[in-house]
Amino acid sequence: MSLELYGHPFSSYTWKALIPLYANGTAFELRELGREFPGHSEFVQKHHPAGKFPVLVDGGQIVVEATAIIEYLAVHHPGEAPLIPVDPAKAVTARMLDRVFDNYVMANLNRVVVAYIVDREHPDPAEIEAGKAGLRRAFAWLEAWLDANMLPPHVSLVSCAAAPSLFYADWVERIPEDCPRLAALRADLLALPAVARCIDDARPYRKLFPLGAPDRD
Ligand SMILES: N[C@@H](CCC(=O)N[C@@H](CS)C(=O)NCC(=O)O)C(=O)O
Repeated sequence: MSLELYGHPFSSYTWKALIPLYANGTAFELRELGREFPGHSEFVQKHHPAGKFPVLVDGGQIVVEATAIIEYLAVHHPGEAPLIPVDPAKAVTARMLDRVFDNYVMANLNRVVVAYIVDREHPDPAEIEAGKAGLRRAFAWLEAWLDANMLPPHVSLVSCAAAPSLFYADWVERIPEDCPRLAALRADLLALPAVARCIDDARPYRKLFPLGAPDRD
C-alpha cells in the first residue's frame, strides 16, 4: 500500500516531509488540506496531538512530526539519499542542526508570520522585532557553524530542515551580507531537484503569504 502524507504544498513543515519522499522517489499520495477536503483536516485533527501537519500514514502506522517522519522514512523506506548519516557521531550533528533550524529559524520566522495572521493591518511590532532579532541571531550562529564545519553533500535530515526554514526566513528577514555561507547554502538547497519541486508546487499559493511574497525565488 502506498504511503499517504497529509499536508499542504505551501506549508514549510510539509516541505520538510516532501523533500525526502521526492529525493528518494518514494511512492506516496498527498492528502491535501483545505476547504475542499474536510475529511483530510478531520484526520489531522484526530491523529496529531496539536492538529498540525504533516502526518504520514503507512498502512496501520501513523507518524506525526516532520523530523520523526524523516527518521521513519530512513528506517522503513530507505533510498539513495541517506537521510540520517550512518556514522552515529555525524547523526548527532545532523539531529542538532535539525533542532537549530526548527527551534530558532522556523520558530522565529513563524513568530513574525503569526503576528501578521493575527492582525494583517496592525501586526504587533514587539512580536515582529522579537522574531526578526531571533532570526538574525540564528543566522549569525549558523554562519559561524558553516565556517567551521562541512555539511553532507546529499539530501539529509539537515537539508530537509534547512531548505524550507531558510526559504521562508529570508522572506521575513533577509540573510545579511555578513552571512555569505548561509546565503550560499540557501541557494544550493533551493537548487536541489526535490526542493525545487516543492517551490514550484507552492507557487500558486504565494498570495497567501501574510507579509506579501517577494518577487524572487
Ligand atoms: N512540530 C511540528 C510543526 C508542524 C506545524 O507547525 N505545521 C503547520 C503547517 S507548516 C501547521 O500545522 N499549522 C496549522 C496549525 O497550527 O493549526 C512538526 O515538526 O511537524
